[in-house]
Amino acid sequence: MQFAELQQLHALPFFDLIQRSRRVHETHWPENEVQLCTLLSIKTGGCSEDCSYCAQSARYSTGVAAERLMEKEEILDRARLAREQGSTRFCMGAAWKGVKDGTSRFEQVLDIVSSVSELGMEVCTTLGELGPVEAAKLKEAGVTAYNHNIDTSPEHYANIVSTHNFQDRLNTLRHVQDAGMSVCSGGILGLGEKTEDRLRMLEILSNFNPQPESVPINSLVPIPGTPLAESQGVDSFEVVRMIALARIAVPKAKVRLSAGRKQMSEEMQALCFFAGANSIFYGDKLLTTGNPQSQADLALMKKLGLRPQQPNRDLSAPEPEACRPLVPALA
Ligand code: SAM
Ligand code: DTB
Ligand code: SF4
Repeated sequence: MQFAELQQLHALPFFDLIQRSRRVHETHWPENEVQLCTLLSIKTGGCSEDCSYCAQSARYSTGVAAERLMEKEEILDRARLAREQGSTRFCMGAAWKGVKDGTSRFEQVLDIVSSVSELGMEVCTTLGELGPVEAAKLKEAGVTAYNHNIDTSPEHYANIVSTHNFQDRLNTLRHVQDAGMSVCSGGILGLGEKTEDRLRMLEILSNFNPQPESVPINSLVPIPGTPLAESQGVDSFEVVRMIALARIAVPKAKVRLSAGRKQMSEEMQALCFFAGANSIFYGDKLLTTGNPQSQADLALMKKLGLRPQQPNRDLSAPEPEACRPLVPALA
């Protein structure tokens, strides 16, 4: 989808927009289901990067201590618990710039992934930058999807991060695609961006070939000690609009209502589900910040007549269309 179309949709009256996105949602996702994903920070804090929203950057005093990589057995316990509680995707995050083949920590990660993948859930990892070799080895170890967010527009990216650039993000995503993993990529609302930056981000996500399998939409959780600590929250209706636009622009994706849900009312979350969200992080913690209690989420879903989504038995990534670039080229 092109920027101008997104602009036209964004300019529609609110109800017209969510009516349109609802129609797209019903076509592709008629089952009234929500995917439940559990997130675990397997390596917390002490990150070399300077992402100005992040609690885990070593550059800011956020009170998050740098920890070692978690032991495999502890991760497996958490993964089993997640499965018992109804989660169908287990996502492991690490506060690293990236991973490198030949290092002992990458070997450890591959070992962890292959054990977790035997539990029968979709396995997602988010470990920072990857080259082609690392991507192929993660796929081989059992990773289903790789999360690497573009986070905002290419134009705004340098205002948020200086230690890597937008093209680096696209390169990693290209390696993920080439290795045959599903792409999970989205962004954050509330980084001081303009509406145009949000639409540009959606334009880029929708022009991946194939389109991302999942699109997380995070609302900034302001972290004391980071440059964005005092950032103004995004208006609730703008968040719903972004969910609606993501649904229209990337119709077959799981649109994940991600960080920031703890600060949202039930009514607002219901509007997001109506507009096209069909996936959430489930469990009382994200990486370093809180998330609604599982019981509260299940109760909300029950009130809305939404069921947890069944596990996706087909773990293969979607096929690209011929004759189109795999990753959007930056102008
Ligand atoms: N280091 C890896 C990376 O940067 O891709 C993986 C972990 S990183 C914490 C994953 C994503 O979490 C970021 O791309 C961002 O979208 C989201 N995130 C991090 N801190 C956040 C915050 N304070 N509020 C909302 N989303 C946040
Ligand atoms: C994503 O888009 N959001 C998740 C996951 N991918 C890794 C992370 C949210 C982090 C929120 C801030 C924190 O808990 O530190
Ligand atoms: Fe590091 Fe990822 Fe946080 Fe950036 S977002 S500081 S790369 S953990």
